[in-house]
Amino acid sequence: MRRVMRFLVVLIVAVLAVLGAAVAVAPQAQAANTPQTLHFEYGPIHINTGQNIIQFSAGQVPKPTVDGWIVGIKPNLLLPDNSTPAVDIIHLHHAVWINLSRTDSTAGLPQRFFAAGEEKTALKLPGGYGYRYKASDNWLLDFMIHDLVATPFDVRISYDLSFIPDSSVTKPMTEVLPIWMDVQNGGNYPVFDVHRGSGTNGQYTYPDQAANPYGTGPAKNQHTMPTGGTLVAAAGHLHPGGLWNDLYVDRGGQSAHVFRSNAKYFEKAGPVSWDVTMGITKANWKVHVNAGDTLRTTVTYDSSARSWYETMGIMVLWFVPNMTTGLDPFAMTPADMAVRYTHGHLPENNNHGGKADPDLPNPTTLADGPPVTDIAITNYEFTPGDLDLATQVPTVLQGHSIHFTNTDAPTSGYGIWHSITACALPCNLTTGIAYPTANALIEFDSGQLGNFGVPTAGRLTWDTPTNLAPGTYSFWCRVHPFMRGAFRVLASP
Ligand SMILES: [Cu+2]
Repeated sequence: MRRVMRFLVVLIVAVLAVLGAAVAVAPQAQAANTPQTLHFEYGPIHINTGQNIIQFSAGQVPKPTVDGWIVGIKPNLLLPDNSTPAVDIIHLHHAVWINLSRTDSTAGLPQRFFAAGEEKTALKLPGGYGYRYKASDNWLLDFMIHDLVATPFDVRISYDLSFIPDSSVTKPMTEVLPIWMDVQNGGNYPVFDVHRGSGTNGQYTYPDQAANPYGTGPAKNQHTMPTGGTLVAAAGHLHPGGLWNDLYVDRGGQSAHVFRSNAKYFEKAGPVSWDVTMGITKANWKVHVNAGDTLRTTVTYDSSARSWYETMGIMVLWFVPNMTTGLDPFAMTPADMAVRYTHGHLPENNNHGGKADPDLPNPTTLADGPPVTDIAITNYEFTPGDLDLATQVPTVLQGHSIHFTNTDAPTSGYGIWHSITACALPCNLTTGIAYPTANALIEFDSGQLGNFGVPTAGRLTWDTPTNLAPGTYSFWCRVHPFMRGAFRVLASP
């Protein structure tokens, strides 16, 4: 519980750090059709201690009361005092705005028209283009808010809409439709893993470098256009470790690269945290596609030093059907693909971690503990084996396993999920957005121990690999990164 208390202190400091950082955004005036900025919030949403579940709004998502055009969306997460939570404490894994009154263009689902994670890219459509909005539209929010500490919170998801009511339209607007591209399109939790050392030269491109990524089914990262028209905007989404999302147009056996949404990291430790902003299209990016062209997206991660579990690769496009102008995908230059950024470093990403922590010893310096067969994960502690104030390390003979059981989750149903994930020794520095990471040379990961559908592994237990060489192994919980542990494999006598 001592670590829990310390997190409360860290939280208070983080809240103080971001107080006053909420700045009102002035609408960007255009020559005609000047949008209003309308602030909406969904919530409060009660976030249970340590939760990491996918939820859906119960309807009644606040939205404009009159018909009009949405030309921009700026997402955020807010605490009761209107500050934005620090990303190492509460993390917006995703929020997806879904219009139940329309059909999605790529997955036969209700229409997904906007999404945000901690990259917090704002949508701003080029002038004169808008997403048609009807006051009668039925919106749903799909969200996953991850509590990284043992403290509950109440949060709201906010979205500032740049909105032009029909009564203010002085010049005709062009309607754009969202096209949701995703390397695991259609899934409720469209994720894949990146393993350290996979791919080539420290970079791993999914799905291109994955072995049989879609089994016997169709490629999920492609969409064949039923009509021609012009793509007018694109923005990528990825997770820490991600380098860029790419978009290709495939036609008659040829492939044209038409956009790269790159991750620009402010994070000093490199591409390892949410201290990032995504490069998105500029207003002049307009790419004409034909009926029958196949759009295809891929995502590339840094696999040089770390594994990345349950990562994503999404690109949302905006499309004008039957528009005849635009760049030829096969004649694009790098200048045509120049990017812009919608924000800089955000203060909620100020705690990077990775500093000396007096409570966490170096496990390699600790004495051998008794041999163990079982480690329970109870109330956010590994018992035995937790590194917090540890004086010895549990041991196991080479060739044998330690059986981990998560007791913070029920046999079936909602609970607190934990993982046992390898990190490089000594893995004893302070927790932050950039530390710890899955950077062990010998990789292991239990998945999220829980039995509640995605994102859980569908089980509460996990066994250490039996092929580990003698030595000390550090691990952490990637759901609650303050949880650290170690065990030691001893050579058979
Ligand atoms: Cu955990």
